[in-house]
Parts: sequence; structure tokens; C-alpha cells
Amino acid sequence: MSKVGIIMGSDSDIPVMKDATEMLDELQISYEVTISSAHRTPDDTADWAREARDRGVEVIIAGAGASAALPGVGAAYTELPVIGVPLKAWAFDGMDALLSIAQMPPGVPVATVGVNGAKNGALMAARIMAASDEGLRDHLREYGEKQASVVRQKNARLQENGMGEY
Ligand code: RP5
Repeated sequence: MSKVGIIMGSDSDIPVMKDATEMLDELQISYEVTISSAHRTPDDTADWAREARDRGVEVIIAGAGASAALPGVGAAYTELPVIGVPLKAWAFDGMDALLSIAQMPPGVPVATVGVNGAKNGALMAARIMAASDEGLRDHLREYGEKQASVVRQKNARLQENGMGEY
């Protein structure tokens, strides 16, 4: 069965990476979640990425903070699409991770979402998988409609009450 493979560098990444698992749950997409570090457990990380396709992984979401090598290292060991999620660690408001993940050398691509953008990471994984999955396209369409109706409700409230209550 096809699934998303989520990998993160540390358990300190879980509070943000939960946004990805919640989004995948909502879209009814299967996933596996692993902690492995590009720097602290490099061999485990390489094995995880090399074997991902055989486990049924179609798209990888890799979250890491600081000098965030994890998405790039993952992409070096597999041809699966890798979406990097730069996480805010203790310095630079996540800019360190953002630049590490976005500035991959030509030939080894990693798609990068915004800092702490785990939810968009999940939605991007879903869109990639939906290219060959009509049921998933329907789920994504429903999600988009739900999101639009929330914005319309907010606007209706604004038109009715003005900006006083905000
Ligand atoms: C990165 O270093 C992890 O992805 C995490 O964001 C950051 C800090 O890790 P811990 O020191 O909290 O384990 O590799």
C-alpha cells in the first residue's frame, strides 16, 4: 500500500511535524513516521531512504532544524520526491534550516516549504500522489472547498459586524 514517509531529525521536531500527520489523517493518506538524524545517525538515515520505496513510500517529507541536512541526504539516497520542512530551532528563526534545505546543489532536488510549514508539506505530498489517484484528488478538492467556506464565513461576519470585534 502506498504511503508518505515522514522523517525528522529529533523528537524536538514532533510538535511542528504533527501538523503534517494531522493533515494526512484528514486526507486519509497512510504514512510512517521515523526519527533519524543526518548528522547523529547517518547510516540509519541512508538505510531508511534507500529502503523507503520497498516499504511502499511514494513521497518523503523530511523535517529538520538548524544545519538541516536531512532532506538533502534523504534525496541523495532515493529517487522518490523529497519535500523538506525547515524547522525553527534555537537560532536565526529557522533561516538556517530554510537555506540549508532550499539551496541544494543542481542534480539533487528537494522541494522546500516555508519555515515550520509541515502542513503544506503534507498537502504537497498529497498533490504529488493525487496525480495518479482520483480519490485523493476528490479529498483535496473537498479540503479546498472547506477552506474557502471558512474564509467566506469570516468575511460575512466582517460585513455584518464591522471590524470592532477583531
Ligand atoms: C536537528 O537539530 C533536528 O532536526 C532538530 O530540529 C535540531 C535540534 O535537535 P535536538 O538537539 O533537539 O535533538 O538535527
